[in-house]
Amino acid sequence: DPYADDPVRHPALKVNSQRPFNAEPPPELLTENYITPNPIFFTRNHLPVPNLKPETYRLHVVGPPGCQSLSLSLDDLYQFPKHEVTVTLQCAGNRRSEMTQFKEVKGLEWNAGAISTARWAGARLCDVLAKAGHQLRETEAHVCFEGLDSDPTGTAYGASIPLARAMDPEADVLLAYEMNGQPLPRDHGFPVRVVVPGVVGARHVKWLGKVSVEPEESYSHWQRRDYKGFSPSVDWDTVDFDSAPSIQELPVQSAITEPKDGETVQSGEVTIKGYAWSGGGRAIVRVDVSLDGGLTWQVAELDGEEQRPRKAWAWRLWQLQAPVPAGKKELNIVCKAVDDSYNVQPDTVAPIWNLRGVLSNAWHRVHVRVTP
Ligand code: MTE
Ligand code: MO
Repeated sequence: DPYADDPVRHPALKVNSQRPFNAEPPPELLTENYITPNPIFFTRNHLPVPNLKPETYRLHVVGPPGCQSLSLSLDDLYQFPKHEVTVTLQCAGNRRSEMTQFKEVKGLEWNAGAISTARWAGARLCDVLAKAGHQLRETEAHVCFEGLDSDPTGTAYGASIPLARAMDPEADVLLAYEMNGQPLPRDHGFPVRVVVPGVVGARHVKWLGKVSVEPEESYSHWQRRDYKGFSPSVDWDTVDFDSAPSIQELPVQSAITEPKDGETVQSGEVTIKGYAWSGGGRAIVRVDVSLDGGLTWQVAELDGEEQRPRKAWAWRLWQLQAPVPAGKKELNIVCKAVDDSYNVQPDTVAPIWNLRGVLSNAWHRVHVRVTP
């Protein structure tokens, strides 16, 4: 069993798949803290978790002709200036189960918990690439990452990002060796992973073994044959993966974490909580909440760290305390967020449904009963 050596996990996690391990924290735990504690940070593995020895670990940095190749130990990485950033990581499949409810899709049944926030620390990718002699010349180039996790045929997890993002010091792309002040937990990429703020989780390659600058995107399955969006009209007979760009920056997202769907709440006053985040460093400027399915709206209070313009890498938590309208027996609670480009979430799943169930960011809806 290639999974026999996987680490022990926190019992509070809701497991979507055991081998490979995929799990999310329950919603009420997710927004208990602005920074998600490591043991309940959502986990998305495609393969068994490698067991890497820090003493013998090496990161191979391979450049195009004219550049140096580097083989870096952990100690070598510690010599680069240590950079720390709070970043929210979201899987492209977050909230996929809502797409499934509309129409069947292929993929893991994530609820709204395939998203978490941590304080990451490590070397900046641009500093490491500069050491190898890189300059931003070919803007068409890509930085490819390879994990040290692999399937029985020896194929490793891989992904890539555009070189321009990798070389931009303001983009804060990290080769991270710390998560919330601790060495990375095994499930989250020990000893080194990529963190690409504002970009889909799939590009944050864990157990990083190799970084290379290439003229083309990564040839990995997960770059070319997955993690792409399509029209609702496209099915598995007609899909052409080459016709769509790989997902990089994610669209604006929000969800309700309390109360939970199907719960019963007290009459009088109700407290509604959730998270909101947008890709590409776009800050959340507002979250609107409705108690009547979207007929009338109230503005929620935003908590958590104020985000810098164009570098809003982390989520905002939000809450609303509202009187329950007298005589109501049930509430249809809805939330939707607005980012600083005034991007909004679509009101239903139908127009954004796609065969892989990615980019699921329709208004989030929760139905609760009210005690008389
Ligand atoms: N890196 C490797 N090497 N192997 C993987 O399976 N999964 C990716 C990404 N990096 C993956 C990986 C996906 S799809 C996501 S959403 C994030 O890791 C999840 O990171 P987490 O498990 O730390 O939450
Ligand atoms: Mo993912």
